[in-house]
Amino acid sequence: MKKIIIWALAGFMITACTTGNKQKEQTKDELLKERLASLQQKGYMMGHQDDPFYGVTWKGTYAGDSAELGRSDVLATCGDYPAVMGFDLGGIELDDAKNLDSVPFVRIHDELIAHHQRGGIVTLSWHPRNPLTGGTAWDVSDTTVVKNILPGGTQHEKFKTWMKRVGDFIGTLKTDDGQPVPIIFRPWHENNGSWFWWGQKLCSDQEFHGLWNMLQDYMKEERGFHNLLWSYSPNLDGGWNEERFLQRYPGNDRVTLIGEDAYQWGTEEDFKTALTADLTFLSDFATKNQKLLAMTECGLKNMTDSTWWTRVLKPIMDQYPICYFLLWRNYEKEYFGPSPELPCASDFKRLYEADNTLFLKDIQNE
Ligand code: BMA
Repeated sequence: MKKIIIWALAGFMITACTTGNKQKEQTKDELLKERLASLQQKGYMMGHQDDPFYGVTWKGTYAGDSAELGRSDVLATCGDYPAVMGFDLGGIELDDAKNLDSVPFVRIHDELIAHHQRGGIVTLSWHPRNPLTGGTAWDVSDTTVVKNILPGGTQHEKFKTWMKRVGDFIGTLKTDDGQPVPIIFRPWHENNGSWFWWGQKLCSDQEFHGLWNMLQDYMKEERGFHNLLWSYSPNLDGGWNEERFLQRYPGNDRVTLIGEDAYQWGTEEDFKTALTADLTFLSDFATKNQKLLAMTECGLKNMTDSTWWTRVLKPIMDQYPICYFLLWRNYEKEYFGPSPELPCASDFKRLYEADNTLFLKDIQNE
């Protein structure tokens, strides 16, 4: 009798486990999380915003000119693509054909999928216009925007349409065989500054949480997207402590990656001090809470110091478990990445040659 009970119990457990496994088939965001964690053991990836659209000395022609397809300043400088490419959705909320930086959404769609299919990793940010004033994301003239788009607010219905348009676009990001592309999604970034309508002085902690949750719940629950890995990316701060950080942190159940946007706008010393302080706090917080860590945007505008990458940025990044750093876009008037004809090109090659920096070829088959 005892034996029968033991066998029955074992059978039950095996069935329970297999059914459990079936139900728990890993989602695209979980697989991406594992991939990022495993790549982080090898080093950190190089990323670039808008990499294949235009460069410091060239403008993308989007009229089907195949010579422009896959063109990249990073590729031209070091012989490989960035491991991570970033794209922005600003403008999709109004059904615009081009984003806020004049890149057609059809092109974003194609290049994002192309980068995923060549083995790279992709990330999306969103600089939506101001839904209350009609201004840009940087219009901070009114401090009731967030309040007004939350449920019960005057702009709530309008904002629901905006979220739907973002969702519709994300829904088209699939490979040829119909698989959704895994994407690091990074909304409401730099929220500890007050230059976007969702910034620190523009809404209360509670309103910010409402904003984050509204978008996330819409994408996850209403649209059923499980290919978005959610990144919470405040700006370089220099003064984080747990109490302050937690005020706007969406919560461990809502965030997979903690990022920081960190540019050197002032002196090198100030930048180094603030970044070191922030990464010390954030890496500790991320480790304790089992989160990934990244520098989701960074750079020195127009590379006014041609050795900045290996002399200033790299020694700091080397000390922390970041999975990637993403240099902002190479727009002719404002660039943050390399280009072969710039003095910083040789420094970028040194960065490329370092053992712990990962470009596309380093991650393609991993
Ligand atoms: C900012 C600047 C702007 C751009 C925006 C969104 O940092 O580069 O020129 O429109 O990002 O890409």
